[in-house]
Amino acid sequence: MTTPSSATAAATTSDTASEPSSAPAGALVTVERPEGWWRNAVVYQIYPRSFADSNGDGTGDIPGIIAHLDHLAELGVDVIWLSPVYTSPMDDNGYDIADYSDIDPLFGTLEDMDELLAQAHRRGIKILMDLVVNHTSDEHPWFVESRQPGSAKRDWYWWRPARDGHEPGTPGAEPTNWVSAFSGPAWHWDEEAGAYYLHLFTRKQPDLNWENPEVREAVYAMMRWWVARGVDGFRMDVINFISKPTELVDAPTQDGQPLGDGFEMVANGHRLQEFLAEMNVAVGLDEHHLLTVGEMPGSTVETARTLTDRANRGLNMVFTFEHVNLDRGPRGSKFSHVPLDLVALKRNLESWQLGLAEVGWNSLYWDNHDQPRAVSRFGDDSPEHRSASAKTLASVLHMHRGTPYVYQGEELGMTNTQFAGISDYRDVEALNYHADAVGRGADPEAVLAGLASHSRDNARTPMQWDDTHQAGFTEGIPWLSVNPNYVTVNARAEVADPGSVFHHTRKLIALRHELPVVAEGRFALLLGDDPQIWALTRTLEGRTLLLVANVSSQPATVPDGAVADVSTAQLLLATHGDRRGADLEPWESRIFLLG
Ligand code: TEU
Repeated sequence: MTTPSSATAAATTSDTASEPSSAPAGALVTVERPEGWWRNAVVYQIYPRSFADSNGDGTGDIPGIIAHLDHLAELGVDVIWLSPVYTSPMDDNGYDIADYSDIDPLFGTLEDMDELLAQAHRRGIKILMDLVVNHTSDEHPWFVESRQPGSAKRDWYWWRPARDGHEPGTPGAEPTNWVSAFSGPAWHWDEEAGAYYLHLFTRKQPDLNWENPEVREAVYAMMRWWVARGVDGFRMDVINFISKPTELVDAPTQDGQPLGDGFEMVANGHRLQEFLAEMNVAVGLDEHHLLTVGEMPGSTVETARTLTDRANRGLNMVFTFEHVNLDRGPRGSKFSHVPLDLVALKRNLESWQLGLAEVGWNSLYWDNHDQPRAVSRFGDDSPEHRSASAKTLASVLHMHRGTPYVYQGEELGMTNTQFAGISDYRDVEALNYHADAVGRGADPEAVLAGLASHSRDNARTPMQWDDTHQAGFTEGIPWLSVNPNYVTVNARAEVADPGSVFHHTRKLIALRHELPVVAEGRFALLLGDDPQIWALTRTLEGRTLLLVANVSSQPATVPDGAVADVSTAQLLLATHGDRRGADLEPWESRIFLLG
């Protein structure tokens, strides 16, 4: 167990919160973290704003989470990843942090957070904090101070003069041509500071300068403070953007337009590995067996292998974006959808499985708060196939090697929503993109169609607890409208039905806990080029597990001899009962333990 005294041995700086004076509740409830504990764990992501509202203000909060912990205990998850709950102006729903050591009043108080830690720990559930340290809010005291001319913190952010020969604040005067992830230039002219600052996300999310050792130490001290409060690890937001080139240069262009956003210019920088190893030692990440997962757009199998190689003292695992970018249109146009190529998806996951087989570790996900709902995207959300396709997608994900992540509502088979118009959207990305694209003359209907399939608000509609007022999420008016299908798709109905997506997911999680082959077995893809069937084996110490899944809405037939004979195998879990023949119903999947 981590104790406050051991976790806080290193010094804090005056720029950060002081260590908790008395041991907080979360740290006091013992939770075992043996070496490598996360290798057979399943993580559940909570997006607090949309999970459960306890006070009727229409926004989810920490007491709401506490009230629903038994849902997670029943599902059997080991860990909660909590999207940001820190003090924030909420320009990007909390991914713009103004105080890393306090809780936003919208979500509750530090005492609520301590109570959540204690209550989760009592149920054997660990908690990961979201660590957003590539950037802060522009309302963070560090930035407020930094923008003062002559400030000692000037170098904590990326301040640059206008491009040579250009009038500051005019189009084209930005220091580089980088585009922000949320539309418009990645640089903002700050009149007060008399300089531009870099923001890869919104203009209220200025990028921190990790070249400055004071910045790094301030971040590490803040992390130690949370470890002392009892947290069990960190999900690190765009952590592969923290090491930026010292010379900032223009991105390549095509037809005069920069290719992509600023991401390519900063991803996987030359000091990334060094910074992560420094953080690991300074915070005691490995020493305290904390779970660390780095969100890394633009990461490859090779970068992931280096960063998750235990010998390098980096991270336990990373979130790749390769598989969730396969159905995106041409470069930079996230909202132009192309049909998913199932073979490409299978092959992509295979390359990560094989690439990290000996060294490193995978994370496994279909869904999170930034992605459309998996059942609508990779499955079939029609009433006929929703449930079976959600179950089969879960089976496929959970039978890969790595740590699976379940995003809130995924265990219910929650789907993309339907919004009538742009005024229904809340996400800054969607609103900026709409204004920008329509402003440039794009067809508004086409813009809305792109948002309908890929907007992040699809994942952020309130959790559907039951079929009562506002799906049982709030007694007030929800900040984002509830998906109208809550009447049939909700937790109460799912938990009551033994054949539901919920119980299927629960059984998958139990299998991982019970059978070492699920967590550790060697991976092999079968029928790699089959456009309908996803089949794989996992092998450990002579035991082989076989998954055969029809990942389509049409019947499929397993070719003769393509998989092992299952006539005497033990059927562990299936979507359509005990059927062993070659014919698969739409979205039918079966998991066997062979001989
Ligand atoms: O996301 C970073 C990221 O690259 C995305 O998934 C991002 O949402 C996408 O590129 C937009 O098209 C992380 C967080 O998960 C996201 O919610 C934040 O908005 C972002 O960082 C900034 O903190």
